[in-house]
This record gives sequence, C-alpha cells and structure tokens, in this order.
Amino acid sequence: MLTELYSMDVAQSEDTEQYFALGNLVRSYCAKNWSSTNRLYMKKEKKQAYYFSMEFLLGRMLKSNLLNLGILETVRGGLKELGIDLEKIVQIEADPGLGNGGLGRLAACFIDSMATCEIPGHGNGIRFKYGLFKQKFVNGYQVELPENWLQNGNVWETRRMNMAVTVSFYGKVWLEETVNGYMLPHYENTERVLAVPYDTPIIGYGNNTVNTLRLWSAELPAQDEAMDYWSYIQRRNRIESISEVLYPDDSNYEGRLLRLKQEYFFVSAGIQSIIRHYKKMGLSINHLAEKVAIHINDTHPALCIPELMRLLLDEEHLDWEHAWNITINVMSYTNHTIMSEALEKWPIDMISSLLPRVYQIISEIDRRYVEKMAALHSTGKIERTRIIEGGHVKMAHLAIIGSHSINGVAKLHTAILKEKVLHDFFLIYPSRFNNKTNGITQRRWLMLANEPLRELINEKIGNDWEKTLTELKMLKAFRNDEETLKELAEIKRINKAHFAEYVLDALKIEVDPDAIFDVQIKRLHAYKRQLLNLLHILKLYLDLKEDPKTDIHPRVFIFGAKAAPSYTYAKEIIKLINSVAELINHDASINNKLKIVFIENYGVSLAEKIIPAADVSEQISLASKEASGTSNMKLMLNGAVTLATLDGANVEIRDRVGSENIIIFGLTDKEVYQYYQDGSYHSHDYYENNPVLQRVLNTLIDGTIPDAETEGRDIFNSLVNYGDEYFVLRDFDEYVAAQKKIDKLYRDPLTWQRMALINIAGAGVFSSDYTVLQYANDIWDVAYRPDAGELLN
Ligand code: 4GP
Repeated sequence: MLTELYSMDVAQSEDTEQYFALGNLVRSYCAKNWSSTNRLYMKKEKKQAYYFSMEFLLGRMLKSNLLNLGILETVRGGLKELGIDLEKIVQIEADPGLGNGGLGRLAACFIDSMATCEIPGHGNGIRFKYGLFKQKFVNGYQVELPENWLQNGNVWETRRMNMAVTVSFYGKVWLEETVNGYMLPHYENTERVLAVPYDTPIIGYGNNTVNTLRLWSAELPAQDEAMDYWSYIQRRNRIESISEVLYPDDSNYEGRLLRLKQEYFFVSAGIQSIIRHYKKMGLSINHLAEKVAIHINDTHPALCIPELMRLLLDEEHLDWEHAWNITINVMSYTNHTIMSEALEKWPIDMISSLLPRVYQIISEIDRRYVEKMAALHSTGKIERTRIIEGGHVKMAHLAIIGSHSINGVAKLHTAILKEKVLHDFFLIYPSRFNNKTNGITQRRWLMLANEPLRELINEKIGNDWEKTLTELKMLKAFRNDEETLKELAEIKRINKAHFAEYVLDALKIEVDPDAIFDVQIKRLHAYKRQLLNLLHILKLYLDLKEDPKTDIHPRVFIFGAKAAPSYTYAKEIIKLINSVAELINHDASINNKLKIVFIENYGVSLAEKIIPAADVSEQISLASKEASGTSNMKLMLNGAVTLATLDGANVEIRDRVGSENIIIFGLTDKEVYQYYQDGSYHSHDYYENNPVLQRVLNTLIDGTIPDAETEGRDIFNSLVNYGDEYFVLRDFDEYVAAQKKIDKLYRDPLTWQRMALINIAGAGVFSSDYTVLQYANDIWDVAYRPDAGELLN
C-alpha cells in the first residue's frame, strides 16, 4: 500500500504515510463486508433506522476499526516487526470535532453500537469542513481557532457523487391543480444546492456488519457553472458555507439563517436519499413506515417532519391524512436538555422566505393541530403547545406533534419532561413518552482507552463482558480480594503516571501520580457548576495558607471544557479557573498539595487519556439540569468514584452501586423546584451568614487571584448579588463535606479500591449496546442480533 500510494517502502516512509497506508488497508479490508451488509439489507428488505444528527463526535477511528475487525493485535505485532509503533501513527489521525459534547458523542457511541448489535441503522449528518473550534488559552482566556480536520484528507470517507441530490431554498411557490386533481407546487427562482454524500463505514465489533455514516457536503450544481466568473465565485462561497462550519456564530441574523439552512440541508438530502433507496426495492410508498425509521436527535433535524410530508404530498401524491400517518409512524424524537435556551425556535419571516413550501406545510400541520385540540376542548393548552406561536416556529413542538415516540435520556430527565417541561404534551400524548437512559460504548471507553484494565478484567472473569457488558457484575466476587484490589490500584497508578507525563510534556505542569486525580470534563456551562468545584479549591487553598499543616491528601484538579464562543459568562469562568491555577500552581508554600490542570482543547482523544487516570468523577450539576451525562458513565467504568448531585443518570449510577459507593450531596430536583415555587432562595444570605464561604468569595474581588479582576467581580456579583441561578452557594457546604469524605476514603486504599471495583462492576447497564437495543425494540421496530435479545431483560 505504501508503494501504491506514495511509491516508497517502509524504511523511507514517515508516520503520516504509514498512517494513511494502514488506513487505506483497513478500509479495503472491510469493503467486502460493507457491500455485503448493504446487499443483505436490500435483499431481505430489512427495515432501516436512520439517526439524523447535527453532530457526530467520532474520535479517531483507526484503532477502533482495528479492534472491531478483530485485527488490533495482529496489526500491532506486524507493525512492530517492521519497527513501527502503532501508538505513534494513530496520533496522525485528526480527531474530528464534529460535535460539541454529550449529544454528539452519544450519536457516535450509538452508531458503533448499532453495527455491533447488527441493527440496520445508519447515521445521517453534515460533513463540516471545520469542526467546533480549536481551543487555545492566551493569558488564561479562551481563544477560538479554526479546526481544519480535513486538511490532510480523511482516509475513512468515500465521496459518492452518483448519489448526490438537490436541495432547494428560497424562491416563490404556489399550488396549482393538476389534471388528476392534485394540488401541486410550482416554484420560481429557487436556489439549488447540490448535496454530495461522503460515506464512512461503521464497523460492528466481532461480526460482519458494516453500516454507514452518511455526511453531506454542499456544492454548486453543475449547471450553475455557466455564469460569469464573479457571480460564480460568490454563489459558490454562499453555497459551500452551508457545510463549512459547525455552529456558525448565532449572535447575528446571518449566522442564524445559515444554521437554519444547515438543518434543512441535511434533512432534505437525507430523506430524499432514503426514499430513493427505498424505492429501489420496488416497494410501494404506502409501506414506507414498515421499512424506514427516522430518528430526530434533538430538535436540529425536526424539519424531517415537514420535509417527509412535502415529499409524500408533492412527489408521491399521497393525500394529507395518509402522508401524516406515515410520517408519524416513521419519526421519533429524543430530547437532550431542559435548558430553555436550547429549545430552538425560528422567526416565521426567516423560515417562510428560506423554505416557502416547507413553511406552508408546517402551517398546515399547525392549523390541523389547533383544530383537533379545539375539538378536544383543551383550548387552554393550545397556545402553549402549538407549533407556530408568538411569531416563531417552535421546533420541539413540531418534533413532538410529528413523532410517535418522544424520549428523555435518563429516568429523572424523562420524569421532569413528563411532569414539568413537556407536561402539556404528556397529557395530550401520554403513550408517546418513554425513557431511554444513555449509554457509552465499552469498546472505545474501556477496551481501547484502558488496555491494562481490560486485561485485568479478562484475567479475573473472562471476556464475555466485552460483548455483554452487564457481565462485569461478576467482578463483585472480588470485592474482598485484596490481591485484586491491589492490582486495580496498580493499574490506576500506571494510568495516572502516564497522564502525568502527558501533562508535564504538554502543559509543563508537574503532578504527582500519588495525588488524588479529581476530574471534571464537560462543556463549560453555569449549570454544570465548574464554579462550585473552583470555590472548593479556593477553600482548600485558603486553609493551607492559614495552616500549611492542614491535613489533606494532595490533589490534582483536572478540568477539560470548551465554552460556546458567544457565552461570555462561561468564558469568564475559564479565565478565572486559569488564574486560580496560576496562583496555586506557583505557590511554593502550599507544598504541591494542590494543583490545577486545565487541559486545553478538550475532546474525544484527550478524554481517552484522562478518564483511565481519574480517581474522582465530578458530576455536580444543579439537580434537574443535566439531562443524563455520559462522562459519569465512562469514568465509573474506569474505576473512578463519583461525587455527584442526584441529577441525570447519577441517580441510576447510585442505584447500581449503592449509596455507600458514591458520594452524593446537594439539593434534589424536588427541592430545586420548591425553591422556584416559593422564591425563597436568597444567595446573599449565604454570603452574609457563612464566614467560610464569605472568605472564599471575597478572594474573587480582593485581589487574591491575579489578573482576573473583571471576571472575579462579575462572577462574584452573579453569585452573591444577582441571585445565583444555579444555587452554587446553597450547595457549597454540602459539597465541601462530600469532598472531605472523599479525602478520608481515599486514604484507606482498600476501601477506595473496593469502591472503584464496585463501580466498574456496576457500569454494565450503561453500555450503549443496551441503549440502542431498546431503541431498536421499543421505538424503531428494527431487527437486531438474535443473541442480543437477552440484554433487553
Ligand atoms: C447533552 C446533555 O447536556 C447531557 O446531559 C446528555 O448526556 C447528552 O446531551 C446526551 O444525551 N445535551 C447536549 C445538547 O449536548 O447540545 O443539548
């Protein structure tokens, strides 16, 4: 392959050539199974599930493909004989940042699991030329740089020009009756965009299934090339910008418009190609819902509903009722957050000018909905639940009204949707609501990220868990086996030493692998309360300044977080953490008892380094706000002990490991809602009446923290004077007490390792294999690996 690609042999080649040569080999190795999977699906007319998502946060794929193909060790050994270190060449692969956080990573875990569970399920999204930004810290501030992940090419994708489709925007549309009596649209002056698919094989673990991730790229249609040069360039730039960057700047109209274009672009392209593929099987459009399930991942692809309606009405000439029936049966929707700013809505003007026909259809869906509700005498709810209201189109309402299934992502989250956030809808459509607790793939997050732990587990209980993660429960038999607990401790120590080397190399910070590695890795958002963590660190710092002999076990606080570019407050928190790190890491008087490591540009590959080295998993969001969380699952699977509020999936983690193996603190969701109701939370009182907290908060404004005057003041005000929206001060004391408990438990190595072991043993239910099987069984009604059925029980 090296010779074919680069006309060179191994001795002449460098890491980059070796990486691409190996990547090409792997791709051709799976090509046969890829086409036979497709043929099989066609021949058996298997129902297909399509997971529509704006984000797929894949991570590097070379090793995961080798693992899933069952050739990781063979290839590693073969390369070694050639004097090539696999670990070195995998670093060449760009880590595509085609997502923000949990939602995008979940989509990536799901497609891996679908292939593994032999579910005919594929991803559909956008091939963004630039991912989320690359984060750099300059003087402690977040600076966003372009993330040009495609610069060196992408060995996994195949451009399929012959499968391109056209997507239309703008123009005028009117309906005319045809001779057959159909009302069909006529268009004038539309802007046509060519959607070109790039397909990536998604390889199942230990089977012959290879599914497809189809990402669309926006290009200028060929006929547009016949225009004058400057108009051509202008139009090309405008069109290509659709798939240029994930999350355009939404602080201005143009940015928001582009975002809406992106949403329609991949929805329309995806559905057109699904219908084309379906029709190739020679089946009648009337049976579409028996062969196709479309999943709307968050509201971004909610236009799937009017777009499928458009195609069924305008292209297939079905009548409204019939088309609507099919659409509802095809569509299902997942809600990922209760944060109101994430519930998308689009101004009517914008959507009706960009997508005139789609808007007509949305209006008709809305009109019929209102009519039906009026007949049900539930007028009170109409205004709150209809799609078009207050000059906007509400995407969540559209997704709910047009889907047969609506799910939350953890039991608590689903309960809050039903009882609070979507209560009106729950009363209208009770049977549509269901829960599917998130999951993670054990292949990336344990078998690859933590090879020493994988080996130890295999030694103790065999390797059935690799396919059926709940088998990890067998580890419980070793809870009192000192030998095993010590081995577990040794592995953690090795992983920590490894990570410490990385930190020294990358950040020039020396950390002690015998310290507690305390990890909070997730997007930066006020509700996730990185600030609570920081206030506790400041407390420890002040304690040590006051009495250098304060008896605490040394700690390394590890953060990884990006802030949305326009989210000023989150960026201030980043700056503040960096400034506190500056202060503490350079203060010799605290004798290395505290260190702060804020990893730049956190993403999938860094998570793979951090998670195996974590002792403590910080899951400290304000109860009710974190829909599920998934880093909580990855960290427990790698033997970290969770320090958590009863939020999202933390509740289910507690149920699995028992209260004695997780440290819970803070308000419950019910208490939070009670505060909302009676308005009795006054953060200022906590500042006034709690001297310890006051002393800590004062460091934000008294010059203790270098170079963060503005940020310190703003954050102080938000917490003390402007209401403390996420109850940081309320939970402070309990958090400090919980951290003390951690400190004490950690100093008793056997107890600590036993907790770690129970956590690993209890993580089995959080496999995304299990989650996608539930989706397949309960929502999509698609087939899956016959022996996987037992996982559902
Ligand atoms: C995230 C939620 O914040 C997180 O709790 C959940 O685990 C994850 O989705 C997957 O369900 N939401 C997003 C988002 O990433 O963009 O709304």
